[in-house]
Amino acid sequence: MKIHGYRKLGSSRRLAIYLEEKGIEIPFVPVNLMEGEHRTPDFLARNPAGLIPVLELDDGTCIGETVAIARYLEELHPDPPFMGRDPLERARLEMWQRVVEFGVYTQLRAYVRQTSAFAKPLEPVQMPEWGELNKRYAMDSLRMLDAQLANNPFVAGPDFSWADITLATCIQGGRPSNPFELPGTCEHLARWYDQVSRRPSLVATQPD
Ligand SMILES: N[C@@H](CCC(=O)N[C@@H](CS)C(=O)NCC(=O)O)C(=O)O
Repeated sequence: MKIHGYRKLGSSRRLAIYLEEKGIEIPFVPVNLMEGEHRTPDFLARNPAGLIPVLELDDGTCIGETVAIARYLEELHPDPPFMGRDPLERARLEMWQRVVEFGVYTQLRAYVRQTSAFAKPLEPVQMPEWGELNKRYAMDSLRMLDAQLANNPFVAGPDFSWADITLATCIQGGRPSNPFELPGTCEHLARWYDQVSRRPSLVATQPD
């Protein structure tokens, strides 16, 4: 098995954190996005969406989409459980994972891609105003998550889970030393972020 992607970057890093938490070792094979390696026929045969990460099994079968990969690995390595122990926990996890992915991740991804110079090779026609609007939407979602964290130690309840990995990597972006500024009123989110960003799995996968 191998993962096409960067251990310390973006969605691939979500997997790397998950692997650290679970104690699973899978090698990462870098894909140079800036040189368009993810748009070559070879790569598109692995994932027609042209996105990393991709999990490649020993028989050549490939799985794209970070959550799908993590779910597959969770079935192979159920202990310790990371995506819920029973139907209710699994549903809660799915709920909050989707809230974060569709309410923060998608918006901050759009913000970075539409407004930063380094993303221009991936987004040749940038629309900065649309990027800024997305950032506002992400901040609204963060305020809602602050309310959830007022009553729960972690995003999906009492345990650190996949939903926390998604949210923490969104906030850190590609630069944990300079994360997105959280809305000033979000004291619970700030408490959660301070705690989660110190976890060994996040520290071990921080970009150099
Ligand atoms: N929904 C996908 C998103 C993955 C994604 O956005 N990957 C980025 C790197 S973090 C990528 O491959 N970007 C290449 C491009 O946009 O051309 C997932 O969760 O795996």
